[in-house]
Order: sequence, then structure tokens, then C-alpha cells
Amino acid sequence: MMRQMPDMVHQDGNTVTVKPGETKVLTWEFNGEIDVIFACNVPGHFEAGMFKAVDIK
Ligand SMILES: [Cu+2]
Repeated sequence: MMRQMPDMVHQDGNTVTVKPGETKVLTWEFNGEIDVIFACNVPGHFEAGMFKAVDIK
């Protein structure tokens, strides 16, 4: 879906879109133990390895 809409901008509270060199803060809060994978949603970036799995204890 992201490949079909490459200019889509995400600003919904759970995602941010930043330009090269730009910095923004995104805060997520979790309750309890959970495994989370966060990733870039630019087309092709997840497949290129731009993601991180976190085991929250
Ligand atoms: Cu990316």
C-alpha cells in the first residue's frame, strides 16, 4: 500500500514524518511486558532493514 502512495504523510499521533536532517520526538507508552517492532514506513525501508524489535520488560 505504501508503494502505491509514496508521497503519503503520516502525522496521526503514532507516526511522524521527518525530512533528511530533521528531528522530531515521538513518545509511545506501553503497559506491561510486550514485544514491539517499530519501523520506517517509507516504501522499501522496512525491507531494507530500517526497523527494530524491542522486548519491553
Ligand atoms: Cu526509512
